Amino acid sequence: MQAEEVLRQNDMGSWTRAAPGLYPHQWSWDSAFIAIGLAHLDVRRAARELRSLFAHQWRTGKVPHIVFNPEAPPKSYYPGAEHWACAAASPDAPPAPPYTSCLTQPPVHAIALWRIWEAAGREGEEALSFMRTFLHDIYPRLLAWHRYLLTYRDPEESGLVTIYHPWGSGTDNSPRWDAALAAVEVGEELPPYPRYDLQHVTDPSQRPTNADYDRYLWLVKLIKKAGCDERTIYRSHPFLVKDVLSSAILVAANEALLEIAEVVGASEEDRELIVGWAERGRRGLDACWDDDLKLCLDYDLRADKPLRVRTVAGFAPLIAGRQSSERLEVLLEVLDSSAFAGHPGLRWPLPPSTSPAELRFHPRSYWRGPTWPVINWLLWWSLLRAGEGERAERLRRISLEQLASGGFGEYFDPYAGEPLGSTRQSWTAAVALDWLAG
Ligand code: 2M8
Repeated sequence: MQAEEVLRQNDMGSWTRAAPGLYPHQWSWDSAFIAIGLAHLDVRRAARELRSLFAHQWRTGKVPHIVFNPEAPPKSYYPGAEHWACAAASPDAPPAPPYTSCLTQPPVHAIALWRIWEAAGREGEEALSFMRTFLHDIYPRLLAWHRYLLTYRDPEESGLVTIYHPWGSGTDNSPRWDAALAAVEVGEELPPYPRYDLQHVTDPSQRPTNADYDRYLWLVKLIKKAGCDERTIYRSHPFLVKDVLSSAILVAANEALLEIAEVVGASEEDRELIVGWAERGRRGLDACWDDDLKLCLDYDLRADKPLRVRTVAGFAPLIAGRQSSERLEVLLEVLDSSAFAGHPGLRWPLPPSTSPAELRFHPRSYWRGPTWPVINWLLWWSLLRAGEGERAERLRRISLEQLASGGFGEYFDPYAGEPLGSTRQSWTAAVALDWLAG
């Protein structure tokens, strides 16, 4: 009931604010998770969440990481629409306003649409028939989105998605990006800028530092200077990284897209293409496997080396699915070990976003240690797909205990169990709804 209330409070009619104060706009992967939760309340509204996001798709197929809310209160989020308005000048940009960013986030959307289709199946023929038409309409956009990621974002055909900015990973200031970001030199003095985000947390150490923000804004500046042109960015940008979490989500999303292709009666050619994309993604992730850490590692294209740090992104093969039983066993061992969910100091046996065994682990700082309910959702859903029903159920039960105790926080201190970051975070409420539905 309370989860439903959070989504209602953040509902803007056809899309949902990621959070009431800190995040007053529509975020791409938040919307996908939100739709998964909404599917249990109203299948049509869930579908509308994604329709409104895809209405702002770029001509290249890109789904922007933020669609800015023209009615957001002034001085509520930085960098906001004004900062990204010039992206609208790109010949590939959708009509504006509303303005969009020109970054992306992990492609959870096809997974969400498939979950909505399943929810419609439980509801009955009328909902199914609505969803059949909806999937038919959105399918070409979805295909174009995946094609964009597999072409513009993977000219090497490695099966791995390249990001241009830590924001593109969704795990913004994870130590995954420390080395690649440290190599970025802020080329000129930045004009002073506000940190509105700090008004919404109880302690600034929960958010990225000013030095991080300088680099974030510098990267945005370079992307804008390149006219948001993908090829120019690829050639000249100082931060170019293969992101294993996004890549794994894309593999799973391609599996979902294949199911959707079946429902809409897509051509054999499309289906073969999608199967090929998923296989390419799995091969790419295999190549990123680190036998010492027993995790998958991101790859810094500029430095030409893997980014060696233990974070939840390392479980990418579990999320991609269809792993050999040996690989699955190893991954589950690491997940249960003291490097993750088996750490003796944890309030709940849930994997911290960064391993407490890492020097750069911080229990209260954003993606550097806290547990994130949406990541636990991804792991839970992956365990189910891997046939690990009992483990999945344990993860679901413990996650619900965490939320019952702390509410719908953005993230949680893994030791103290305290909710941190934003309160009434939409995607946290959404995954709770999905878990409660069993
Ligand atoms: C966080 O990211 C935004 C930038 O995109 C921010 O910190 O301002 C991340 O947790 C991201 O994954 C999430 O989508 C967004 C909204 O919840 O907040």
